[in-house]
Amino acid sequence: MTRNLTLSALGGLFVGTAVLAFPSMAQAQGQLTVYCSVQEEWCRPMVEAFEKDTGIKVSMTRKSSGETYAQIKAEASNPKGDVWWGGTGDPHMQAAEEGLTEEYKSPNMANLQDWAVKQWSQTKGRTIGIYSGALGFAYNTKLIASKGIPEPKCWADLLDPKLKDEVQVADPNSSGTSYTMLATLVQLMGEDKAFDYMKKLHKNINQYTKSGAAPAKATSLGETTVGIAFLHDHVTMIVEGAPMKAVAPCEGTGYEIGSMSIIKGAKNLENAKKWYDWALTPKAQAMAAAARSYQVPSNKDTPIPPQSPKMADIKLIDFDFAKYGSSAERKRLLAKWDAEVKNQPK
Ligand code: S7P
Repeated sequence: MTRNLTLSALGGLFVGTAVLAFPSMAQAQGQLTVYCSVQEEWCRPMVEAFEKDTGIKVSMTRKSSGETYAQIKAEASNPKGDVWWGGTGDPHMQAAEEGLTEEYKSPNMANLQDWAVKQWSQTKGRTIGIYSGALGFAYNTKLIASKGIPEPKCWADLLDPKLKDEVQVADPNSSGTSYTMLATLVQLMGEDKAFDYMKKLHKNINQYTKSGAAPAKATSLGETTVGIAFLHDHVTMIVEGAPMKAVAPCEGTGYEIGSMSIIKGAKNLENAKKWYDWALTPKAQAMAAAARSYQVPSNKDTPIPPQSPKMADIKLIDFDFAKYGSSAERKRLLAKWDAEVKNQPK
């Protein structure tokens, strides 16, 4: 008895020591850390369904696209995340260029839309498109009427002095949505005119939020008259009954390719690949609509939700993802926005 006890105690000591010496052994048994950059309401059911399908225990953190990029960069010497799922493509592309993410070719790539695969080829296999959606704005129909403000239809209409302190958008440093707006305006108007426009718009901005979808929520609650965000984020509010009208700006607009990347040095690399493969399936992608997220999915077999804004009806620019997702251009434009727009008096 004493001998058995001693042996089992020693065995326990051995296992404990081994785990301490090789911490990844414990994690390799079925853990995964997901950095999620879509809305929390979609992140959570995805995690639950993946855990149910695979038995892998997921730890998930939700942050905006730019914030997640900054976290992955800060953790590069000791990565804590395994897979980055969702968020606009530009910071995923920047991370790819900076060697912060891993190359991977999923067996589930065959049935993806061309734009999703292009994202993958442009980054040499380091990020892939999982959904797409167009940028726009929405106004609160009750506030517009009660304040006697003409209904905006174009980007130019948002400069109306009647909209002073009535427009909300996120900060492009933290938000992929707002960086998409910055890059869209530069491509649509040319850089000088776009910065001129944003300086004028600044006078009408009541708040630069951290999260890109926050202005859609604020518009629905009547906390702002106009919110700039992806059209699908406005549709979520409208489906929930908000008195809002979503607008695809008359001059044309940009769009995102929401992306997914495996983090370089992932401690749970095999499980990260399992998530990646699973997230490309129609079954996993169909969970978006169930969570009231109405992007266009990247797998051709995933039904496009009837509520999704119709991309074919929107005047879309030919968005140069390679240029505006490059590290140098992103850094340059964000620094210029900080200096010339955000820090200006109103
Ligand atoms: O709500 C979904 C969504 O609009 O959020 C992502 C967005 O990048 C995250 O928000 P931030 O702007 O705060 O980064 C989009 O990719 C996605 O469509």
